[in-house]
Amino acid sequence: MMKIRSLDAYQIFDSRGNPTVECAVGVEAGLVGYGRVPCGASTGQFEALELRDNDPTRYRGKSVFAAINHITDTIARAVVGREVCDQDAIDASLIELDGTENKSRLGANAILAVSLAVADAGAKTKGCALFEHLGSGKGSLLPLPGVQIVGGGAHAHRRLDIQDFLLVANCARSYEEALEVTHNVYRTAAELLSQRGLVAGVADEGGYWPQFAGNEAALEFIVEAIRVAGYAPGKDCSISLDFAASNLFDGRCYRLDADNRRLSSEQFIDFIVDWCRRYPIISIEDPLADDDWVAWRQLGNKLRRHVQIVGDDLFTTNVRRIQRGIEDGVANAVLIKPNQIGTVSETLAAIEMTKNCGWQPIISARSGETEDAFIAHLAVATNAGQIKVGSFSRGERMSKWNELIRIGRVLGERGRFRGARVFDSLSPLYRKI
Ligand code: 2PG
Ligand code: MG
Repeated sequence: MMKIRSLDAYQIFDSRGNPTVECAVGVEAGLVGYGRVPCGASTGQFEALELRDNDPTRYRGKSVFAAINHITDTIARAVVGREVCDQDAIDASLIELDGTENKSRLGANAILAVSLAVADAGAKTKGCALFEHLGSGKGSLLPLPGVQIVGGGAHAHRRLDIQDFLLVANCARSYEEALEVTHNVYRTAAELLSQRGLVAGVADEGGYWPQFAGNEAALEFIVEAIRVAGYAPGKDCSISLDFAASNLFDGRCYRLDADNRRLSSEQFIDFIVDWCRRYPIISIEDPLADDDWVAWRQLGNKLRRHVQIVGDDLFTTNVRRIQRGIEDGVANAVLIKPNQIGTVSETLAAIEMTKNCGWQPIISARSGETEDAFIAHLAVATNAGQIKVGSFSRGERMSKWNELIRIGRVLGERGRFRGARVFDSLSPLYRKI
């Protein structure tokens, strides 16, 4: 049993260079646990609130000094002296201390920084790896990565409307092999783009940001990159898309500006089903806006037996919203982002609810990340089976991929990899016409 001695908090910077919160929890025996909070760009309207100072004279309004003061003042008073391994009880007090539905009083960024730091400190006091601590020793599954090849949407000044074009290495028999396949396709894609003079930099998560004629051209390009790299599309490698469709919806229509099209919900559903038939798409995330529940139900009825349908902005890692999604049968997978909900315990509860109904949890990074690798541990601790971290470049992304390699070494013989078997219950529409 070890008690929390001190709580420190200060500003650090995320991968976009924006301020964010880091918390350091000191325990007896000189051990320190750290929590670092990431930040989204395509944030869902139902996410817990990220407290920013909005003072135009400091970091153009983006500083987080108020959140930091909440940690060193109100939260420190409630947490110092507590048993560091009492994660659930500490998280419950943080929620109570805040007292609002969306953590808007203290800020979800303040609360999560503390919650993550407590988890890290708990692992250190036990002398075990973070994934062992979080999963009480039951975690042993290395996740299948979804890796961004092309970025668009809010992460790339909307040159393409669709936000993430990701690769899934179906053929991989181990986590390392999944990375090798990803590396081959990602680097092949770079070569093809530079041969054609199409490279225009990388998007926020490290995926290429090319000059394509429209959204479908990006899809065709990834299929080509898979082939040129020596893999069979739909068999060895599949595509996963994050439409981040709340950003496409204007309240009436879905706008695909790169294609010069405006589609009603029904038309957009047909458009997506058509893509799933013609391209090796295994997973679609936020294909519809986060309040377009009727359309979600229609899409669920058409596609949930054929592709993975992932709710991100729709669910915001919130058990109440996930529960509604389960009752309505709108999806079959949930994107899990700790900072959408604000504590480690609530994140674990969201994963548990997802798994209990036979849906797939996908642990996810944010577009604004730090070097922190908590989510790598979370994925293994909970045997989640899938993870999405952005692309295969940039330190804040590679820190997660590399941490999973280290976790694999710690697990040794105990480590497992299900890979694309997480999709076993689906019968893809691709080539079935
Ligand atoms: C998403 C994430 C990661 P953001 O929508 O899934 O790609 O983006 O962090 O900007 O919400
Ligand atoms: Mg998303």
